[in-house]
Amino acid sequence: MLKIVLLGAPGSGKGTQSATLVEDYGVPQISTGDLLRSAVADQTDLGKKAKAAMDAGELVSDDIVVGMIHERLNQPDTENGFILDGFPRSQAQAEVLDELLDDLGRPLQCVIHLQVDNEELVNRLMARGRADDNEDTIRNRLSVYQDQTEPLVAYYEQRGLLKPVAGVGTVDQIHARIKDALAGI
Ligand code: B4P
Repeated sequence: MLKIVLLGAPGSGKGTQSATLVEDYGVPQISTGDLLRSAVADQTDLGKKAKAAMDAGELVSDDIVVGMIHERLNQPDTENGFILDGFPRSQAQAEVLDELLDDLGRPLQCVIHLQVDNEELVNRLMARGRADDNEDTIRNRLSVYQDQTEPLVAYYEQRGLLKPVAGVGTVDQIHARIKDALAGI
């Protein structure tokens, strides 16, 4: 059983580390970024609504993202847990998540906060080169992160759920640090 959130700035390695944790713990990774990109690629109504916000580096509206998460967490493969990657990203999303998990009787065990400085984040994202990885969008995503998502560090710290992990080094080194942090929960 593993019920965790990976919290961190764009490019901090949430997606990269989730993929390795899925193998260790056998629980699904739930990435709102992946779910949104797949809706955009399939040109669904939801994808069409999300695309402009993603291209601009803004957050997609809470009602779209919350609806997706609600549906995903009600699927049976999450019964033994989940790794939430990129959700929640705002105070409103964090509060909805608390209620949702309360209703399901599956409260969070911990929140891993991947810490990476801005210069490294920009370098990584420029090198990745995804559609939303151009310089203007990256700058906006970092500022949106600071304004809307970073307050969740205090939110989860107050609840005694926060585990800070240095997100710089090789992927394997960071993976080992996360496993150490999870060993204590
Ligand atoms: P996401 O898909 O969540 O993307 P991300 O935050 O940019 O990336 P992540 O932290 O997962 O980095 P990764 O491992 O890939 O979001 C995209 C957009 O979707 C958002 O801007 C927003 O518009 C929307 N969205 C998503 N969730 C939302 C929500 N809840 N509410 C509203 N909107 C939402 O790593 C990045 C790069 O670094 C990769 O190239 C990787 O190879 C490299 N890397 C990883 N670890 C490394 C290491 N240790 N050393 C060097 N490079 C490393």
